[in-house]
Amino acid sequence: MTEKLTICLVGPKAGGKSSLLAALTECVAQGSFGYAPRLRPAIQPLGEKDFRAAEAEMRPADFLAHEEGDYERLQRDFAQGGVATDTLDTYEYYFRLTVNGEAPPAILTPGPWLLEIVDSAGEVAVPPNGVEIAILDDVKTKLARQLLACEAIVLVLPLVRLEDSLWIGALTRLIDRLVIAPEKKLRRLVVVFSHYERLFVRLGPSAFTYACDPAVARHVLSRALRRAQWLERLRALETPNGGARVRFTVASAYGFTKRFQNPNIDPHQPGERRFRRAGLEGARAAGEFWRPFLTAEPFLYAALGMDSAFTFSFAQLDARAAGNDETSIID
Ligand SMILES: Nc1nc2c(ncn2[C@@H]2O[C@H](COP(=O)(O)OP(=O)(O)O)[C@@H](O)[C@H]2O)c(=O)[nH]1
Ligand SMILES: [Mg+2]
Repeated sequence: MTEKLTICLVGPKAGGKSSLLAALTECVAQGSFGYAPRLRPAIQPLGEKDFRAAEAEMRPADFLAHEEGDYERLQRDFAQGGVATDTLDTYEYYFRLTVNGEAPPAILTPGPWLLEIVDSAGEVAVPPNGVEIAILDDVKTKLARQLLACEAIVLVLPLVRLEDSLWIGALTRLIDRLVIAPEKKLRRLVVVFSHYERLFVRLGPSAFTYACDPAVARHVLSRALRRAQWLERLRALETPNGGARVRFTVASAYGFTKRFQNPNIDPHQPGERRFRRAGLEGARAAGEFWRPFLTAEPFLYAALGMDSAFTFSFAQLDARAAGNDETSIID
């Protein structure tokens, strides 16, 4: 049976929301995630009309007459050097998700799932403190409505410099408002730390090996969250009244190249170049430049409520914090 759900992407500006979304289909296609390969998920962008129709089946004609959709445009912008971070509106993208392999019994319906993913401007939901940004009231109202009506929220936070960021206050207020909102439909919230590959840029050939270890991700998350005051507020979402499940994960829209076992780029360093296959010139398909890493996780958890090796609950992170944590690989 077809199930429809809405996922809202929120987080500070330049946290990596749009890039995470742009890398989603590529990550699923590459199997670059922590779910069992035998799950065989597939995700395809849809037009809004197909999403609105009850059963979105790919019509045969669509294979031949294909117009570039909004999502393809987002992917192209991302592959060609970056998506717009200065946006003052929210944008909706539509997808059809199927699970073609062995789904665990925890998934009750066989799908497909029709997803509406709302990419919000960081300034709207999580603005920096003390900065006046002229956002139209109807944009705020629209996002507020979307947040209250959505089944899942993906909160994207940059892994670097979490403490000194200006948006913690706004984030805390947003969480508090969500917790007390009585009319919300929220079932799942995923906190994803983006820019994950940047932690590994100095690790050379071992980088990808470390990044593929879920224990490393769990350790990184425990550390990143150690001083996060808003974390305690987030726990209230899991209480019977709050009624939503919370997960934590990491992701990199840029990813790692499998072959060279190196993070492919750090665009924040001067002189860095994107990974490019030797002998190819000009702009190419996204897949040739990037290997998105774990960008499927936040969306698949949000849609299916299914854990991967890289999604962690409060209980898992608490256990880690309580244990002896001194022999870590990365600091
Ligand atoms: N190193 C690195 N940079 C990223 C990654 N994802 C996004 N970025 C960069 O971070 C900046 C903000 O990304 P964007 O997706 O526009 O953030 P948004 O404002 O939250 O939508 C851009 O310059 C991106 O190129 C990533 O996984 N790794
Ligand atoms: Mg954006």
